[in-house]
Amino acid sequence: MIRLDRIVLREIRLPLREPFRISSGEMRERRILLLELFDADGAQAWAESVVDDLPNYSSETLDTAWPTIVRVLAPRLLGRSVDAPSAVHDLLEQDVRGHNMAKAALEMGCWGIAAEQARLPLARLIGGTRERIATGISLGIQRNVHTLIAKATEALAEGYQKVKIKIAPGRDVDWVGAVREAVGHEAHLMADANNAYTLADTDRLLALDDLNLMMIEQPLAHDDIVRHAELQRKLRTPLCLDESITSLERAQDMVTLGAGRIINIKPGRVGGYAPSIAIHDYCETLGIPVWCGGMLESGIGRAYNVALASLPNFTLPGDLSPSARYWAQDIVSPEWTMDAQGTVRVPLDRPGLGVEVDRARIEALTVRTEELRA
Ligand code: OSB
Ligand code: MG
Repeated sequence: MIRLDRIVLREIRLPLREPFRISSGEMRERRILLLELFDADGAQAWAESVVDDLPNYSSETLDTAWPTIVRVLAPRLLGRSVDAPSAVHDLLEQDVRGHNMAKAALEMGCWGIAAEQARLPLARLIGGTRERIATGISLGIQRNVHTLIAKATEALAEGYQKVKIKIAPGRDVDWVGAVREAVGHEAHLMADANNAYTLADTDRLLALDDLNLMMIEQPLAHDDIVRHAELQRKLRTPLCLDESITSLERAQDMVTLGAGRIINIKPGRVGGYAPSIAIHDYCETLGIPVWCGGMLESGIGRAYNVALASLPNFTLPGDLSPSARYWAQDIVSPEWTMDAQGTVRVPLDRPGLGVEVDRARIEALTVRTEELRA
């Protein structure tokens, strides 16, 4: 049983080692929203919301999530007995539209609490079966095609099992084609457009069909399903939906309409673990592969992603790069690492998140906090 008696919200700033550019904007520093949840029985867990400074990936930002948690979501949990973490999502969903990234941080924190209470690794608590997770890298839009080729080649040499290339009009067919030329026909490449196209660009997108890509992620609008279905009918390469899949129902819509053949599951985007697991299970029964996306999380959010990706139908490499790809220093120890085979180990040797959270470093990075009590 979970009964929270205290929640501490915290904003930290963590500079990225290099800017990360997608078609809709550039990130240089992450504004990260961390939660600390305290159960009445003494259990404690950290959680992270994947919101950022600007609403260019989703409509949520750190500045929308903070007051939504304080005024609307946290009061629903504080002082209330909840049977299991699987019941938390419904509690937060009732009469609250949207705000999935805010909901997810609280909901996942409750799974973290439950793992502590059961003295189980988070991955074991949710029924994860995998001990190592295949890892892919997501390469932001580079200054020029030469830099992109160099980064993709380097990533494959380091062992990454998938290279995702961010694309935008004018930095797409030629650039990805040049990478394909450089790394050979078999290397596992994909592209992610983050909504940079419309159906008027169909010919350009069809040209990507010749590049043997594993998939093309979310080329069209962030909330679109119907047009992706129209595009998928013309395209041989599987479409993978990211932004559009905000719930189990949207995953079902994708399947019903044929809008994609693969789903990138980000627990923050869908409102937490319960909907992530529901989408995973639904896709598993239909033979649709899923993989775990990333949102440039700190080591805390990464712990939740790695545990989630240990479920059996996460059969494709996840965006789960090691800490050192993002940060000069992470806020957990040990930091997340990747081996030469391009896998990240699921920490099964300790309960909860499986990493130590560096409180002193977090204190030093904190720009504001707010404490809520039952
Ligand atoms: O579309 O998957 C995306 C980062 C920020 C916003 C959107 C996306 C991404 C990534 C990063 O691709 C993946 C990672 O965390 O390494
Ligand atoms: Mg994406």
